[in-house]
Amino acid sequence: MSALLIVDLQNDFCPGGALPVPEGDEIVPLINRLADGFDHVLQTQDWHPANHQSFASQHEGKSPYDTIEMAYGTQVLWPDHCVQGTEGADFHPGLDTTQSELIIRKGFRPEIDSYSAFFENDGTTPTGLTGYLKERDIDELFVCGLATDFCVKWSALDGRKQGFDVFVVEDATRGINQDGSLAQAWDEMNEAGVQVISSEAALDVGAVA
Ligand code: VGL
Ligand code: ZN
Repeated sequence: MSALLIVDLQNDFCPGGALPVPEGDEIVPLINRLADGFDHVLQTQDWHPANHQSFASQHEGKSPYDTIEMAYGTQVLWPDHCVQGTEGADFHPGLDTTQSELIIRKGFRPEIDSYSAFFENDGTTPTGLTGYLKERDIDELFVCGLATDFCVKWSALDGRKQGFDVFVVEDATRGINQDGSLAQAWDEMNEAGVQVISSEAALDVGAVA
């Protein structure tokens, strides 16, 4: 059985938001069409406390896109974004969320960032998604949303690690592309056996599974 996973389609990741992904809003109508073609739709929501340690504002003398060493490794520092309860953390107003059966919130522990829908950035703290998918007999995951080179990539890679068939719906994602991170993301996903698919093809597959 297959499901569509819509990653972080929130105001702060769209143009005009705090951490805008270029053209991030342009995929909204396409994702609404995709969702219509799937029996099961899941979402993630980046959901940080105001003192989240991935925010550059929490580190004296640091600017957004600098990196620091955290307990679990290197961490990119971001502008404050997707703060719990703010408009920036809301889903894009054009996104139709009525069909969503599960919304996974992530990044709510101040000391750990969380890109992946499956694990926090320490690689070990689970969100519960693996168990949810297994209990629901979902073995194929079609991933779309924002950003290709961060939360989409990490979700797709962890999905493979957890044994799922993973497809990234290429025209239904957009990337941040920081220092070549977008090309690198596609390479890493290819190597891990993540399949790349168009929304047309995903609708064909997703609708019947
Ligand atoms: C994301 C950076 C920080 C994402 C979330 O959704 O790709 N990127 N938090
Ligand atoms: Zn974040």
